[in-house]
Amino acid sequence: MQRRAVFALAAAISLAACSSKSNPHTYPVHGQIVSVTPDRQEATVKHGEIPGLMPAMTMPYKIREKAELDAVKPGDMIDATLTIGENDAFLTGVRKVGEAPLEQPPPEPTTVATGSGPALLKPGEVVPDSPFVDQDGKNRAFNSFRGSTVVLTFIYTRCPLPTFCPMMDRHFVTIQEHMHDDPLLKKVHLVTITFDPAYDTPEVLRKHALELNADPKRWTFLTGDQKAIETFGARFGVLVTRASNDPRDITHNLRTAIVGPDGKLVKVYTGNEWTPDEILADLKPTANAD
Ligand SMILES: [Cu+2]
Repeated sequence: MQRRAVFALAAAISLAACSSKSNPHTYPVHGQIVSVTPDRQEATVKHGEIPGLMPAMTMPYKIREKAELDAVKPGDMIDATLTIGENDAFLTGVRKVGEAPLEQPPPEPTTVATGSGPALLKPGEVVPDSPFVDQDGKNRAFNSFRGSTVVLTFIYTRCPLPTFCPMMDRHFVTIQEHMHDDPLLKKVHLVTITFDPAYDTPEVLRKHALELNADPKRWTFLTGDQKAIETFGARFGVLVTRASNDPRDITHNLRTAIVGPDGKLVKVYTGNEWTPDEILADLKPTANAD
C-alpha cells in the first residue's frame, strides 16, 4: 500500500518535472475488460484513475503478451501494469482478479451510423460546413478550406496516451515535413480539431501548435462550440464520451480524413494504425487534380 503511494507520487513528480520523456514510466492499473480484439492484440479496459497520468477512463490498450490477452474475457476484473514510453503504451502482467457484470457495451463507432445521430459520410459526399475558431481566435468555417486538399484529424491536447492523440500530432508533423519538400503537395492543408474545447482554447492550441513546429500557413488548429464539433466529428465516426462528474474523463476513438478541394470526402482512416506514408500516397492524386 505504502509502496504504491510512494510509487504514484514518484511517477507524478517525474511527469510534472518532465520534458525529458525518454524513460518509460509504469503505472499500476486496476479495471475491467470491456472487450477483446485479438487481431490487434488489444483489450478495451474500463479503469479507475491512474494517479499522475489520467482520470478514470475506458480505452483500448495493447497487451504485450498474447497469452495474457487470450486468458481474459469481457467482464473480467484485472490488475496490470501500464508502460508509457515516448511513442508507445502497453499493458503487461495482466492478471484476472475477479468478475463483474458489464455496465454497458463499449463505445462503437457503428452506433453513430445506426443510432439517431447523423449518418457517417461516404467518400464522394460533401462534408457539411461547420463553424470553428482557429488558434488565433478567428472564426473559421470548415468551408473556408475549399480549394485545398485537407487532411483533418481530431485530438485533445491533454490526451495522456502517446499512441493516441500525440501519435496523430507526430504523424501530422511528418506529413508537414513532406508538404514542404514536395511541390505536388503544395495545395495540401492540415487541420487538427480538438474535441475538448472547454480546455483547448485558441491560446492552448496556439501553444500546442508552437510545440509541434506547425507552420500556420499549412496547418490550422480548430476549436469552437462543443456540440458543433461533436456533430461534425460524428459524420467521420468520431465518438467522444465524457464523464459528467469529471470533464477530464474523456473516452474517444480516432478518425483522420482527407477532404478534396471540392469539399467532398475522399477517405477516412480509422484508429492509430495508419501511417504518414499511406496518407502521402493517397494525397498525391487528389492534391494534383485541379
Ligand atoms: Cu487521445
